[in-house]
Amino acid sequence: MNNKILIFNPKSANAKHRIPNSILQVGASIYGIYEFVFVDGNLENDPWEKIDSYFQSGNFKYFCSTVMPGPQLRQAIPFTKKIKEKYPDCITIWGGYFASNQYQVSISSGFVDYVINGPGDIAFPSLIRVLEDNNHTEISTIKNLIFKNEEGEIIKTAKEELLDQDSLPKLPYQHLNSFYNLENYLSKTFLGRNTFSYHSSLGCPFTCSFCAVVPIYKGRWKAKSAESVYKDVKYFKDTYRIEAIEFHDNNFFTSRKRVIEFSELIKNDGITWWGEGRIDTINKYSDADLILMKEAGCKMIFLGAETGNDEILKQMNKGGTQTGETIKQFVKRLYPIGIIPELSFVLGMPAETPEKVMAQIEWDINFIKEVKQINPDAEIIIYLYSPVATEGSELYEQIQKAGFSFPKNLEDWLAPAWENFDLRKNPLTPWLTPKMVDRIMNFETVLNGYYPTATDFKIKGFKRILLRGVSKIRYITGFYKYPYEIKIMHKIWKYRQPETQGFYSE
Ligand code: B12
Ligand code: SF4
Repeated sequence: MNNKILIFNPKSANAKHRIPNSILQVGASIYGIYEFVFVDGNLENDPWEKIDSYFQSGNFKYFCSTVMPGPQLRQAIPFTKKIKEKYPDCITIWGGYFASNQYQVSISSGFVDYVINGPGDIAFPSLIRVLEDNNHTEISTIKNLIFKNEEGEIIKTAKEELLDQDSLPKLPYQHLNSFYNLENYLSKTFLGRNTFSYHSSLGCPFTCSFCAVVPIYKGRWKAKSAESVYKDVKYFKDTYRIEAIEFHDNNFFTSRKRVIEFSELIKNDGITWWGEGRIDTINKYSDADLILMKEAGCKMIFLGAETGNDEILKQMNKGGTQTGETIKQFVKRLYPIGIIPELSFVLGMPAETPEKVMAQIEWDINFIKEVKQINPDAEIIIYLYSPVATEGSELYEQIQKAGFSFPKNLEDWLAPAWENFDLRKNPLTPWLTPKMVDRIMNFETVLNGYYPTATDFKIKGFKRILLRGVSKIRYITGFYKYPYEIKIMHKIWKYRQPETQGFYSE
């Protein structure tokens, strides 16, 4: 056999590796049809050596990689380039959020042959079949595909309807286990021991103009049923003794009915869980629903608060009914129930004048302080606004006018500045001055000093008291400049800011 498929997950974090659901689902679509291997950059000391040794065997024809922005590019770009140089007959296929959203630069690199645009459940096996049958004329009939035709034009085919998620093939966990012991992926997190990561729904019904999910899913959402999610959870509980779950869905709480059914099913299993949702959606749940969720193990909900400023919420096209008032109302409701709201804010949106940008930042800083007063348990995550090219949106027009543009060459994405951009720490946006960035970052340091995150369970006892004491005056007076004493304490105690590692890995 010389047509084997290698499916690669580039390194995405330094520790506490999650089960690589993206490549698992890609594998599921060809399981039992084509022969394939997994290579996980998170668990290999030298993934290139592994990949190369597979290709040296002469049995491999397809190099397929999932690619999200940020750290994964560090392996995805050079490895794909090298594989194409060393084995020019091999076919390279990319999928995932970076590949789909930055498809022009990916395909134009000359070393990415095909991009699967969004879900690959049908597109991927169809592409392999057409390539295996040498039936190239059929390529343009495959939905969710991007490629260069013979004339050198980039072709983006039609979007596939979202499939019934319960009818999708089961994830090939045991096939993955034959390469990497599944226990490696079940790490201890603040949620509990043996934390399992699960993706139970696809897309999101909203169309916020800053969000990378929108260009791919265009406001569509489809979920597995509560029963089938629970079945998978139960299998992991019985087989691997999981105590916690991170739901990686973009919007786990979209369907109240599903969440309540799931809560009823899991409530006696002693499993703690976390998921991402929208404030306006979950604020419509009754108190009884929220109490049931809490009893069923829901410990924390990640919520895109974005800003408390209603005008900016409109500009962001946040949709739904979220306002500054709903944010405050919701965190207040959660306080006595005990589910921790984890609010992510996006500061540094463009405005007509620098004064207005600064005023917006100050406004949000005060808003965040108000939220903490209402619910001191609320976790705050602050990002600098990094635009995603949702073409056609008003915001996209605005950021282009303000002088922003993405790299024109794929390898330019490897520059440290762009990596920081992906991590939403360095926006490269012309309207944000260093002074503004400093103000936001310094406030964040003081906030993390006065309210250390609950997800870093090392910071407790005297460390917590000391940190809070040192940060108090700054927090109260608004003097955030040069918070070196707090930074030093954070450094000594290896305080971890949740947002730098995606979610919480400790
Ligand atoms: C799990 C996860 C992680 C994990 C890594 C997982 C891994 N691969 O090892 C961790 C926590 C490390 C992580 C980190 C980051 N992440 Co992340 N992550 C996710 C998350 C929540 C789930 C991904 C997933 O498993 N999906 C489930 C699978 C089944 O879906 P999928 O990936 O879309 O795959 C389907 C298709 O896309 C396609 N496909 C995907 N890959 C491939 C490959 C091939 C070959 C083919 C054919 C098809 C294909 O087929 C699949 C099945 O249909 C997504 C959001 C989401 N809900 O998807 C964000 C997301 C991908 N992450 C994102 C980002 C930005 C990051 C960070 C870079 C920054 C940050 N602040 O979070 C960090 C990096 C931090 C660091 N220091 O390393 C963004 C990307 C945004 C964008 N602009 O494109 C997302 C979309 C979250 C968001 N809404 O902002 N992340
Ligand atoms: S609700 Fe969240 S996932 Fe959905 S479009 Fe808005 S930001 Fe993206």
